[in-house]
Amino acid sequence: MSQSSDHTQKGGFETRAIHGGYEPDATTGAVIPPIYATSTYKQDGVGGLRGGYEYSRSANPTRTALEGALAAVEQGERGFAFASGLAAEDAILRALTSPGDHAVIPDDAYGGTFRLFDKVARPWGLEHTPAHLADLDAVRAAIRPETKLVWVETPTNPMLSVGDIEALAALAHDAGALLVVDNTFASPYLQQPLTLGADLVVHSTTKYVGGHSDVVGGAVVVRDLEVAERIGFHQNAMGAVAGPFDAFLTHRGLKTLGVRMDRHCDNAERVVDFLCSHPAVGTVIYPGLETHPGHEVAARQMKRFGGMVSFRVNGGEEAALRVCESTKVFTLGESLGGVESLIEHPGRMTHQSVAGTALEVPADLVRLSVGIETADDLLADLEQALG
Ligand code: P1T
Repeated sequence: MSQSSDHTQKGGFETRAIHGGYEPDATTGAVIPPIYATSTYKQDGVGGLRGGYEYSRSANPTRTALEGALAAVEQGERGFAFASGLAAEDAILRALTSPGDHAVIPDDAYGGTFRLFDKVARPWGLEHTPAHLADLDAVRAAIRPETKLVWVETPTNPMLSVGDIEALAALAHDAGALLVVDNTFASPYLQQPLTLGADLVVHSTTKYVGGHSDVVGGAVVVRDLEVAERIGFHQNAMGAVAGPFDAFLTHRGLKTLGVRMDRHCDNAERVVDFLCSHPAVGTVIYPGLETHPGHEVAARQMKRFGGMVSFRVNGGEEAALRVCESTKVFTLGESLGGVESLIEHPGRMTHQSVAGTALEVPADLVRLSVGIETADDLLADLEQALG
């Protein structure tokens, strides 16, 4: 049940994405990991496991291949695939904290992440303090003696603010806490937080890793074997694992992540240029803009600036809703990171659960997940929707 071999962990990003975690099957030579649609495995005598496989909640070869590939692209020791991004997050909280502990969380994060901390983990006993992660003094001030985790999204969802992973890791470690980075928006192609000092990376693989809007999934990648053991124990004990079909789809998506991300970035740059000069648009938020307060940090820790773009519409919430409902190539919908462009209104959609909290988002905000369609068609669509 080994997750990977030396061979599949080496090489450049694309080589690791394509070969990581799997060598052609010994019996058939299958180049692609088969979908092992099995719940259990024949034992050769009691406890006589072939290759370590006992029961598919504990491990399944299709999932093992994906987990090895995830570890390879994030340059971690071990990867774990879950049923969703939130299941992955939940496993981290349960594996690494106890009632009475405290976590620092972003003051801007995916609404579901905040809901998990606020409505599930807090009643269980894990306190949290939201802090602006681009402000290291604010993070330092939020840390308490019982802080066990500093939880970072960078860039954040949906305000695209940028946290300095290296500096945040140093701060967390000084306080005896672990740094968790939600790397969903950047994807492992653009940013590898474990190489910058983070202890754990978490993903909604539903997004760029899967890349085709056809599967929901999550991942945790760690660099320390003791942490890996705790995550692995909880993955099995709680059971929110990726099934073999989902693991297959996610793994297939991961192989093309590099080429897709480059096109997402190319198209996002075109969209940003267009929006910046449009009279109906107020602030355009994109880490690639020199005016973005996190631009320098993003340029240091990211390969490029990603496919997510947020902007504020002149005319307030009504105007923002009208834009969201007027596009034809951009599909109005939640989620992000697929090949098709999506548009949404965070305040009424993905971030409804943070209304009235420190994480509330502006009512005139529109979020774009810029896909890999022909860029001119995306610009024409925005032009007609902005009126
Ligand atoms: O949806 P799920 O696979 O459970 O992942 C949750 C999640 C975690 N982290 C980030 C940064 C996310 O953006 C998400 C999911 N986000 C959306 C569905 C969205 O439209 O923003």
